[in-house]
Amino acid sequence: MPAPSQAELIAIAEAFHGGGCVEAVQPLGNGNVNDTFLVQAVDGPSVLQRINTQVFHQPQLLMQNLQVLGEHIERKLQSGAVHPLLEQRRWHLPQLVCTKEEGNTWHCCPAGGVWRTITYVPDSTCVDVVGGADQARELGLGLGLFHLLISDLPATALADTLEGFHITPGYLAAYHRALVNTDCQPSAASERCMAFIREREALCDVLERAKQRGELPMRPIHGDPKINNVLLDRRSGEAIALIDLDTVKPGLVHYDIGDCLRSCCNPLGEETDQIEAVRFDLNLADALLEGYLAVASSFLTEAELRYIPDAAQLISFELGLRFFSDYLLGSTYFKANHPDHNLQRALVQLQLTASIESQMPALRHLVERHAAAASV
Ligand code: GN1
Ligand code: MG
Repeated sequence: MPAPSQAELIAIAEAFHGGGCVEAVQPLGNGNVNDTFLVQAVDGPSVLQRINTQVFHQPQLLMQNLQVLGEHIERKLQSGAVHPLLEQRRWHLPQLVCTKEEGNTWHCCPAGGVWRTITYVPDSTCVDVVGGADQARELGLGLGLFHLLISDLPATALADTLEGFHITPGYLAAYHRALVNTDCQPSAASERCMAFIREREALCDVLERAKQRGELPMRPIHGDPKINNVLLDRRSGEAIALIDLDTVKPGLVHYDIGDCLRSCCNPLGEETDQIEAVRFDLNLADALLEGYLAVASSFLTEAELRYIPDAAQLISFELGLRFFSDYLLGSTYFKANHPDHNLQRALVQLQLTASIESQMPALRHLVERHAAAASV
């Protein structure tokens, strides 16, 4: 869908802020799915988003989940005593802003698309590439606090906004269909991806099998806690919010901790073109797990802890598979700046997977050490 003009954007933002109340609308962040804008209005800033309805077929479910989540977290924060760390820092959850006239949580505009507005978290920032071990610890802590806050929200209270999300065997089946239907010319890079995937097909169901065996419980999850979806306080650097809540739904915590590890412990970031230099940094993982498990080991089971290293390996592999399949089909899912962009992103994730695989014993040891330290 083409980008709307500034005048169209202002008109859309004014549906939420009121006519004549919006001063400017600028692109915000680097999301690969929705379009996001920062709105400057007389009543303060807000975040305007066009929901990608090719991905999220039922936008009303996103709003419904946001409301359920908002009410739950608000109640928890009001009740206090969730975690001492939450008493020492501010914590935010972006709230839905309703349209001025109809009081709806979303707005359909003549220029096309489903739009919604959420509140802006003041004095916050986020990073695309990790800035060091202290930041990695905060990123892990942020995910831990978010998990803790939703750990007693029944998974059944949330709608499934994206069926099949993080079910790796489903992505593998989609990849096989993409191989049959692709128009892409074979290249050394795509041959490399195919060979890498072929050797690992058998690993794809490690989490789903454990789930089916009843070893891992379904819980409410974030779904997309990658590095730039954790907001940090601009001054202290403390994690203060998780944003991009459209994939909050029932799932395994492993999808989240796997995604957090793969995106935060890759010092070059997921957009690098230096494929050979991509590596999983164990020192960053050490700090991230210290932060995450300091909070999350209070409610995770022993089996859940045991599968965390598998999750890091699997979710980076899964994202490589998703980027590569999308490349094969002409990049219709992840926004791309050039025709090989999703191929490059796939190579990064697969290189990262290989690096995680070569450090599995050390990663297992880190999880055990931090879980033990947190339980004393
Ligand atoms: C997408 O929209 P964004 O950039 O937050 C994707 C995630 C991927 C991520 C990789 C709904 O997230 O699953 O991990 O790109 N979101 C969806 O950058 O598919
Ligand atoms: Mg997202």
